[in-house]
Amino acid sequence: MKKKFYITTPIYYPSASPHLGHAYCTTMCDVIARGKRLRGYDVFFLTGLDEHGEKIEKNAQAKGVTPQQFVDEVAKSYTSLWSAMAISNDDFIRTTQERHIKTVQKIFSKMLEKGDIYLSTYTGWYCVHEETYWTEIQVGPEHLCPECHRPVEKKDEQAYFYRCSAYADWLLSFYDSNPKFITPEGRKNEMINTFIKPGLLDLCVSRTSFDWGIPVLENPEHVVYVWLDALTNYITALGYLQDDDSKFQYFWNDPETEIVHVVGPDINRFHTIYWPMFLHSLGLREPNRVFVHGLLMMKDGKMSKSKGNVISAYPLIERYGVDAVRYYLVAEVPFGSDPVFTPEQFVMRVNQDLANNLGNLLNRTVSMIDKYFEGKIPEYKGAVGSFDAALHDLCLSTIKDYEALNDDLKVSEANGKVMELVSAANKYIEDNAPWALAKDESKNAELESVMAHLAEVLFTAGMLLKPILVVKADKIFDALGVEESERVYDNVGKFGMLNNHLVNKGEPLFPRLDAAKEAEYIASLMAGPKEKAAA
Ligand code: ME8
Repeated sequence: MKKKFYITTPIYYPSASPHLGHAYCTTMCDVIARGKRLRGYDVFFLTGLDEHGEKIEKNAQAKGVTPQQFVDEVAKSYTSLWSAMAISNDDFIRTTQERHIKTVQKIFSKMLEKGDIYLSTYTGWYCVHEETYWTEIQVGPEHLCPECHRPVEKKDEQAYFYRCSAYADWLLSFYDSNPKFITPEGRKNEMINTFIKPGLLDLCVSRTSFDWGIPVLENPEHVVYVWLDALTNYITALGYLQDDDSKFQYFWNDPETEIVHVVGPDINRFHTIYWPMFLHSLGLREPNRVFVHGLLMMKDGKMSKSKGNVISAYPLIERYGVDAVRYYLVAEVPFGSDPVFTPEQFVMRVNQDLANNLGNLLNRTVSMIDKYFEGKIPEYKGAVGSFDAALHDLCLSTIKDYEALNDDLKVSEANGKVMELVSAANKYIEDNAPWALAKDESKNAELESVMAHLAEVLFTAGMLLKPILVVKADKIFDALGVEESERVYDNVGKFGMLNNHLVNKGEPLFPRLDAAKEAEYIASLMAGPKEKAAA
């Protein structure tokens, strides 16, 4: 039986085109999904758009179009970016799709019938930007949203409420018995201390103040609160409560499926407090993990649509290729930390890891096999030279570490291990000095062994990097003369697999970038509107 794995990104608000921060989260999920597929898991990878809410309604009004026209337009910029970034999602859910709307209405009715949702009146401080009500204490004397620090307004409305108070104790015991549910650990403590311990208020789950939402069937003046609407996408996309619910049954309704939501810190609260409660209400299992990733920063703070300090992935992909951009995001932005995007760092990463380390290893290896063995990879005969066993063992331990780290969603660290193996192989060349071995007839067996080891390590590195380097991994295999049928994960660490393969010297894998020139180019992409106009 194949192991099952279901991974999701947040469904983004199509209030403006996506920036590198959205590309980051989606790429990390893609790398995880591709890695699991490569290793034989049955994977479902979901992303999509959260298209309802007051913010979208207001943006559409400002543009003089209907909300649907507005989101249709922005949706195109998301789907085309994901295809440019080689994102391998299995579905793309939009909350304005009929399948979603109908199911959300059924879910609402179910919760109402169960008594988890009830009708009452709400008075509170409302932040339009966050689409969230806050309490008097939370907004403080200056009446500012604690999340985005914009002014909030006092509002009164008849509304439906979700009985969170009934589930607080259950939630804490759920956290206790599932210690990895929220990671990193600090993010869990934040939820407990800031939101749960002070006392959970019932959550307002309907609105009457705007129209752009899913009508409550029982009371159509109300639309379903955007977060109840949005969170349920993770099950509506699988067919929950729909005629064909086979994917839902197969992926969600199996306790053996590993279910992972990847989210930014801004939406942790919704995924780790409300979402498990909603599922519990519906009598459904909870996800295994909510992984809270870090935010990509610019020098002047968080990269965000509303700040306008964004960089798009497109020009970077156009100039450096999709693999360089994917690699930068994985290598430079460890899951869970908040790195700053700088042009210098981007160029440095590509040059150091991809051109100098990986590209150079491939180029040197293929050139030497060409020169010393007329292009034929010598047979692997175990450890011959004194450095062979160490490289062989490092290759095998790298595979183990890589799998364990990836299974724990530590994608950047897993990549780091592969790059250490590549560095070790470059050092192995220096240690063995094959150019000296080639001058001495009696050292031929050692020279053969060096080449056989290098080729095998390159194949393994190529396979482990394949989820990130969706184009270039195959170039590595092409260069090593690896048949299509041999390009499978089962062949990693199988020394001897490449015996007598014929290498092909191709183009350099990643040409070295002119650091100063490219950093200047990228900086020009980041200039704000004013600076651009002046340029
Ligand atoms: O919150 N760096 O949508 P949203 C890294 N619709 N990731 C970033 C980022 C940055 N600078 N900026 C945004 C919503 N993100 C809701 C979600 S889910 C049921 C509903 C990523 O368009 C990050 O993952 O504001 C963050 O949580 C998400 O985009 C927010 O996207």
